[in-house]
Amino acid sequence: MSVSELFDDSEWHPAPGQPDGGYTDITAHVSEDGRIARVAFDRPEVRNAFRPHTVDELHRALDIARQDPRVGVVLLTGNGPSPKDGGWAFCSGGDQRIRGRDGYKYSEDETAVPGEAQARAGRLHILEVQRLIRFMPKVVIAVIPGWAAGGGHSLHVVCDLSIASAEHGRFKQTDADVGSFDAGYGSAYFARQIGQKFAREVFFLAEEYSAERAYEMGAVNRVVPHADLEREAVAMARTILTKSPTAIRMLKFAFNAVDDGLVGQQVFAGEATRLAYGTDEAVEGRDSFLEKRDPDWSPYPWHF
Ligand code: S0N
Repeated sequence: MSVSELFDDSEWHPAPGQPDGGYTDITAHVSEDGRIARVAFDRPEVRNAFRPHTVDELHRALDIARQDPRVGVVLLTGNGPSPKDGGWAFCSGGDQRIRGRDGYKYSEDETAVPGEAQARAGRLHILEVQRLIRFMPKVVIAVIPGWAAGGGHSLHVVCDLSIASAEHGRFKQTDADVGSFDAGYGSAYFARQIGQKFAREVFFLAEEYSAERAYEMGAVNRVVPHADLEREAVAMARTILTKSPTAIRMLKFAFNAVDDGLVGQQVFAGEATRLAYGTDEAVEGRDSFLEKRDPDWSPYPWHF
């Protein structure tokens, strides 16, 4: 059986690195040629809400995609529809049924190490996933077949691009309704994307808005017919894959840098260092040290 009504089994393979028996809360695939990863929430009966275990799996699958040199684009989506009522979701954020006073709970059977339950309690590690998406040198596209709500809304905000279903794509920032708020990228960076007035409206009123309205506000890049959603997302990915990988990674980190402070500068600077290592000039610096001689910089002008 297909993992989702919009998923074309014939074009994808299970992604590498899955636990024995596969993931339970997500699905992870790579395209036939290995160049696109598809990672999907797989809890459609709760609008793809995430529990801590979901976040662990999500982080693992995204990190595997990050480290796979063939993968250039990651699609992050939600499987569906719900077997209960046919509803569609990208993700509805933290699973409110297991939220305690100190954060979201792992179920007891998932804690094997003594003391681990206490150490894990209150981990808000969806923020680690946000940072992984933000800092991975690959393009991450949020593919939104239905609800993006709460922490699910924030995940689409942090993705590089968003494409939404015209019929079922719906957005709502419920953080202030349920007293569980993202005061980082989900809100402040969202305001950088769509402007302060709209962002404050989305959070303070917590009203539902359509994919078309999200497009008008500049919150999503494209709105496409539901049945075409994954095909269009793959087409976007294929276009990106025709570009220079180095140009794309430098551009992503350039776009990030202005909002990421010194961490943004650090990430961008790391890429600059990587590029510098490839020059004869940097090789001369290394070789002169190893050969215990003064470096000869004469072939390298002070560019202007
Ligand atoms: C998504 C909504 C608007 C969909 O409404 P709709 O279509 O009317 O469906 P429902 O009947 O409401 O839902 C269908 C079934 O799914 C269950 N369900 C839906 N969402 C959740 C959820 N988040 N948790 C648990 N269950 C959920 C419903 O209960 C229903 O089940 P049944 O059939 O059994 O009745 C609507 O569902 C909605 O508003 N959902 C809640 C959205 C929400 O408030 N999410 C949490 C918001 N906060 C966060 O996500 C935390 C932010 C965050 O990520 C974060 C930020 C900073 C630091 C840490 C974190 C962190 O959480 O880690």
